[in-house]
Amino acid sequence: MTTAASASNPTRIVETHPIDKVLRADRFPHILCPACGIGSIIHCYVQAIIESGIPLNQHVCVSGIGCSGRAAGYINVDSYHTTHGRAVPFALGIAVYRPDLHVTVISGDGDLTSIGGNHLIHAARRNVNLTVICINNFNYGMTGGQAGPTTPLSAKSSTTPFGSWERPFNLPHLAHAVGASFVARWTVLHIRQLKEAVLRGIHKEGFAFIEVLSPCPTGFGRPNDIGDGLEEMRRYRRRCHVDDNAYLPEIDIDLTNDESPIVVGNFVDVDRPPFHPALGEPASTTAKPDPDRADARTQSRESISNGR
Ligand SMILES: Cc1ncc(C[n+]2csc(CCOP(=O)(O)OP(=O)(O)O)c2C)c(N)n1
Ligand code: SF4
Ligand SMILES: [Mg+2]
Repeated sequence: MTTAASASNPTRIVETHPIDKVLRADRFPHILCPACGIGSIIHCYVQAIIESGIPLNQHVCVSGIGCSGRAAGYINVDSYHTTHGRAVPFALGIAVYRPDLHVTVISGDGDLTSIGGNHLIHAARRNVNLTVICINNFNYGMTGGQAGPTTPLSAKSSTTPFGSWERPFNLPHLAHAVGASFVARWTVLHIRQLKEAVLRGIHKEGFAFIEVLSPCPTGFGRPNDIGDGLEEMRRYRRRCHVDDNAYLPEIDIDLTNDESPIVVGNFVDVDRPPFHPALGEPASTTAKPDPDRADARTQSRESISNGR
């Protein structure tokens, strides 16, 4: 934002901010609640766009519906606010028709993994050249804090006032199991790591999936007595454990146990041909493993073949 010098304060602090050109200032003030994590995630994406060195007109941002789905509207690249659950197929169309563009989807846990879950798994299976940033605030924030597929066991929401009894998705494990080439989980506390992960996703040929745990003090923090967004950040600082080689089937988030770690990291990075039907080249089913991560993936593959 530009901070203009005023008569009462003649000191000009800054003329422009480096990210000004990547934000749509005319869309501010934004709609987000105080201490919502979504703004930090937008910042990381914007920073990654700048550091990618790729011209702005070669980036495309696609969102679905929800508070997280508002992200695309604030970013000054070709951006699309699509219908609920349809961000991924919309982005797929762009990525397939214009492989020269770098298409990123930013949307919520509900949008991407509930109504849009089917699209997500098939885009990962096909290894469509997309970066998907899934903002996981453990609920449907925009519509009043309902439970969704990432709501942790026993967590309260407007539709589970006595605690959720459904087993939630372990999203990195899901993304890996269905074929994503790059899989990471970070939180809004891990600003630098998140920006680096998005940058890797942008440069990755194939499907990159990045889960970001993000405070929703209004929809999720309040019914679960977490306190404000800062308190949720303190929880992340206390409980997060970085392990790039984590055994993915076991990185579920146990909210009830304050001692249990929340595992974050860049878990999967493999190379396989991206989906490109126009070229007519069949995708190989054999991934080329990154030797540094071979152990973790071997474990994961064994567990998948064992049906765990
Ligand atoms: C077809 C359809 N069904 C339901 C809705 C209502 N709706 C709007 S946003 C939303 C949930 C969004 O949750 P999430 O993606 O987690 O985003 P958040 O608000 O938590 O960031 C729902 C159910 C809708 N807009 N369209
Ligand atoms: S309801 Fe939750 S996700 Fe939506 S803006 Fe408020 S804090 Fe953020
Ligand atoms: Mg949500």
